Amino acid sequence: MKVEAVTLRELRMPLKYFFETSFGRVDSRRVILVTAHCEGVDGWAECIAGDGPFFSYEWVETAWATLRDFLVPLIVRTTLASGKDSAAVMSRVRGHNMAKAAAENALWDAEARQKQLPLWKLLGGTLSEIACGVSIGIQDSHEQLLDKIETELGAGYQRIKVKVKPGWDLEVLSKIRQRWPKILLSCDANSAYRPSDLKHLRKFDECDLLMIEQPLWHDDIYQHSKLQRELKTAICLDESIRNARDAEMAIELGGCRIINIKTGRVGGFSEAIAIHEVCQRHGIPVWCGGMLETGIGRAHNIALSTLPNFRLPGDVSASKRYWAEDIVEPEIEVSSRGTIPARDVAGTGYEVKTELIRRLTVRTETIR
Ligand code: OSB
Ligand code: MG
Repeated sequence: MKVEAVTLRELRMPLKYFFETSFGRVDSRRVILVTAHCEGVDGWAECIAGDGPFFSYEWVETAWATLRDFLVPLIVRTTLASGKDSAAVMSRVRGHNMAKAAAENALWDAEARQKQLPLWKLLGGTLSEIACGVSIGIQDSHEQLLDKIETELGAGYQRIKVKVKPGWDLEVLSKIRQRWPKILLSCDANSAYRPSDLKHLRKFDECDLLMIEQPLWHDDIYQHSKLQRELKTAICLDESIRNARDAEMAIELGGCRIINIKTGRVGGFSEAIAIHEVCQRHGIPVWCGGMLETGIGRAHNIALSTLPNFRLPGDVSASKRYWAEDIVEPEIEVSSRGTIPARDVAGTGYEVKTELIRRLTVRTETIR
């Protein structure tokens, strides 16, 4: 696979509703798209870096600069046997996983299209449909949150995850449980608590949660292992798992019983597959996280979620929950059973809307 050129684009896309986590609220996304031009075939990927360094140190400007000045120059004008091989080439750059993932995943996409294979099969997927859940942000009122949950349950989603932080947690969770005693329910703290909150966190055990995601520091595993011993509820790690070695450490230290995989957080599909493998070997279920992706990232999340150890519903939901008009067609739709079928079409099965992308683009650069 000869990588002739790579195009970077930045799009500005307003979200249909604001999305609030313990670290802040967003109304729109600055989306970086990477296109790898490979002998007549274009592979596309999306970078999940946010508007600011709040989920991780990476953000749009570091991702753009790292792609343009270091990562793309390492892969452009090279010939690679597969998309996967780009990971070793880019490993000279330390960190910057979100930027790396966008470059690597664009090459996997190009490879799938070139080989006329569905991306999910190229990744080693075996599930022909994936299970979907939703992540619901912090709202302005409890009533607003309960209304949103009602809507999503009505749409068929298999699991509800709510964002929590001190002051928006136990009361909210107990109201949800009173109204829906049986649903699969989890929460995500995005590092909003500290070990000194142990007494408070123990009360989460009464809410019958599937998991509590990332309660402590974004870069911690050891303190989570001490906390997990004190809780009945399973801890799921998101931010702390940057690679397969982190996953192995977290599992062996008892820092979590579940792992959330995001290709952007771990540097691309190849590391995501390696984490999946470590978890499978240790009997730890995984699920696919989301980062408010457009259809391009969302389609990649669907493909990844077909690997056999994706045993829990992911944060992979319909385009229309986030976007007035998505940049792929067909839009990503979820069945009334809360599933998305893996399409038996070469590539992702979702085509990019180039004209709409052109209209939304605020900057572009092609590196040859
Ligand atoms: O922790 O999973 C997270 C969104 C922004 C930053 C962090 C997270 C999230 C989500 C969004 O939960 C899930 C989705 O894309 O639907
Ligand atoms: Mg999370």
